[in-house]
Amino acid sequence: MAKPAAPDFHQLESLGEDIKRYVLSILGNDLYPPDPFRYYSGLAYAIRERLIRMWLATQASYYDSMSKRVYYLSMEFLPGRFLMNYITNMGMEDGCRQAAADLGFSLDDLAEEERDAGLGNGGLGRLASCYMDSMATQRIPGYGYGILYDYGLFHQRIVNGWQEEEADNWRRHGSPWVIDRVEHLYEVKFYGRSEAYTDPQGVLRYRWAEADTVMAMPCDILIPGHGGKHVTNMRLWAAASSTGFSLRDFNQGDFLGAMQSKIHSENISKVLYPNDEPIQGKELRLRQQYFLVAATLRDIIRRHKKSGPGFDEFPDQVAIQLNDTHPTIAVAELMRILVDEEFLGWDEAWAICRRTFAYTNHTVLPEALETWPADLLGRVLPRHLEIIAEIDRRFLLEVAAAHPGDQGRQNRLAIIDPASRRVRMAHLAIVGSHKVNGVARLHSDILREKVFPEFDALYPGKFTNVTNGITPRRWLLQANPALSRLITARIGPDWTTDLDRLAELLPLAEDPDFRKDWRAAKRENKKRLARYVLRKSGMGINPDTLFDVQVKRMHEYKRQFLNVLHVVTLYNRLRRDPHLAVPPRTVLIGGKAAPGYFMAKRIIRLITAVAETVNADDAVRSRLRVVFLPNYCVSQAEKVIPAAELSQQISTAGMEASGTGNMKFALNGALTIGTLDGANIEIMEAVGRENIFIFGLTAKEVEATRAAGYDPGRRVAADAELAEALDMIGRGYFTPSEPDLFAPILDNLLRHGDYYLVTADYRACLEAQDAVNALYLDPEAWTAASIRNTANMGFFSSDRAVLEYAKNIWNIEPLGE
Ligand code: CR6
Repeated sequence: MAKPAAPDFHQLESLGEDIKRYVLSILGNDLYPPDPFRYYSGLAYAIRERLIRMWLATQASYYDSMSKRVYYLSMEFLPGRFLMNYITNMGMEDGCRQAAADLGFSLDDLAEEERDAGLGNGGLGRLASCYMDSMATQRIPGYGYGILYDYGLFHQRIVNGWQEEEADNWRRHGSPWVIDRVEHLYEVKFYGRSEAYTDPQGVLRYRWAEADTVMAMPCDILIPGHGGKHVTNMRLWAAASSTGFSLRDFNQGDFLGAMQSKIHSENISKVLYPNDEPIQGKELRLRQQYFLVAATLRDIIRRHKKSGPGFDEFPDQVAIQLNDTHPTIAVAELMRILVDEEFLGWDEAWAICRRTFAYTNHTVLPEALETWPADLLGRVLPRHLEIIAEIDRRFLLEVAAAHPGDQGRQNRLAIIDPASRRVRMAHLAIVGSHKVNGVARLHSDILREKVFPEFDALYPGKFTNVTNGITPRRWLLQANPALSRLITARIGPDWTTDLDRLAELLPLAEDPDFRKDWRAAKRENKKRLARYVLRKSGMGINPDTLFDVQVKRMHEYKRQFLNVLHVVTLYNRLRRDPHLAVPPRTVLIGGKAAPGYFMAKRIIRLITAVAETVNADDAVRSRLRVVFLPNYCVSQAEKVIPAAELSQQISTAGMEASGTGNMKFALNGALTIGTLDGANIEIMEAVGRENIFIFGLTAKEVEATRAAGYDPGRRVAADAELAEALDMIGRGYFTPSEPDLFAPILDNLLRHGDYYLVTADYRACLEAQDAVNALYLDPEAWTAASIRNTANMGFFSSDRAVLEYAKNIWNIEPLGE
């Protein structure tokens, strides 16, 4: 029999029929009335089927090539929506548009039916998802591993100007993208005790006795690379109770008691922790971390054993990347498996660990550097605490040998802080890894010079940098069809996987026709955003104004408050002089505050209050509008970023590790107003100092200013506009019925030293905004600068970033065609 022709996985002819079949067979629904959610789901299943076939082929090629694989361990992934991403990456857009139209829908409307998968807080989770896309596209064999939370990051509603949180039950209507592997459960242990015993050879060994167990069920989400030929997956674990429920209890009539322990187990994957203040001490969070790690290492080791080689070759087959300290307990878990279960000697096991792990640090904020009380850790994971203590003991011998008699240094470097008896997870990660990287050049320098200088001295060459990146597929090709079409028409389609090619646009900045087309694309996106804002908030915004945008989590260091001070000052100037020569502006601000973060929530209230006042003032109506965008999330970012003209990246220098929103905006042709912080510095170098608005203190100046004992009062007294704006906020100008509402914000500034140096950077920020206004009044010059921004963003592709990880950290070659 002749071999059948290789199937065309994209088969488009049958798409319409497939969709209808899935509506009937999987959803169990009628085709009429033609409900968009049903048809979205039908389309999703049709795409999923095509994807699974390609995924199976990719996995087979991994086994064939016996290649080393990377495991990206992350407590957070933030994919957002899948449908359009799959369709664009698989090159099926035209076919899908046609199929949707034949069924009486627009593809964009169907896509709007999907709920975001919001299994992350912000930048760190979104970065992980960009890296998945790039690994698949660049054919770097590997997987993402995480947790399938039932509830992602909360939904934000604005009620009377305040943030309210709603649970994000994102899978309430099921998800076509999650493939449950009910047949491959692993057991994960907690609690109990560590028990010593002597093995038949007379060797003293340890085992984990009397533990509780929870089952981990793998759930796969597929990740197609661009072009659709290489498909990888992330594997997210869902918790299940080990027994269903205890029959014995049930027979004794204690049904609720039996259910209770089931509920206790299943709680583990119930909800993502919002990055509220201290997460430490929250036992459930520690159990989540270990749950991810234990199930993942089981899976890795199963796969390793299946492929043949022994453990000495483990690091040649496996690279494990720790996405921040959250999965760092993996260092102790791998030691436990190698020593207690595989019976390797300590030194041999330790060498394997160190060659396997690498750690990415994502913040220098001291409150975010995780530590766990040793007794809590020891109660939940008794054997792991012993192992960490042993790692620590041996490590401190190393330190003592390098610096004899320096007890202070030993105390500072210890994994278990001898004073507080807390386990410093970053120290465990550094000691247990062969590479440690920061996420932008400045950040990596700060790690080496300020945060971990003694580790750097001890381990020369271990600290390195990989500047973050973003995927051009989602953040330009998919989110900005108008601009993508224009770019492809001029330079061809290869930029989507080779972003440096955008440099070919540079000469076109001089071409008036091209500039006109560029402006038209931006205007189309601004109109699209205006329709969205109208739909969501009932508010009309004018696409012929300057769209000035700040969207990101609400945090004092990100200084949304500085943005507000600019708005209030502009408002005052416009009231005094209605003919002021500035372009009309729409200021859009969005972001979630952690539910327990008092100050961030107050700042949201301030923004909504200023918006109410400014938008109701007829004297400035046509010149200035302020909008708070509720529920900032990935799918909203896809609409906001392509429409932005000015991107606000104004954190206190030295505090934003990298930022990735900054890259998305510049890639979409927004000009940045920002400080010399995080990746802004590298963006400035790439796009050119004249195509970006940089202001404010540098990281070194911030440090010096604080050290010198900064006095905000003097600064305010010397600046009439600043004093006026602060006075209005403090007196209740924007909230006349509650005049003291913003007193805590002002107290922070004026009585507690203005730690984030808002007042110090205020005047410089305003001057930078003056420059923004001047340039915007010259549309040709502004457009040329916008083109130069996009053209110079090649470096910030996550393809470049993952290739750097592959080469310098994972030691993995991308697979060939
Ligand atoms: N909050 C950094 O603050 C960085 C991302 C991704 C962050 C941000 O500057 O771009 O990570 N850090 O590297 C953490 O989450 C700890 C973030 O998203």
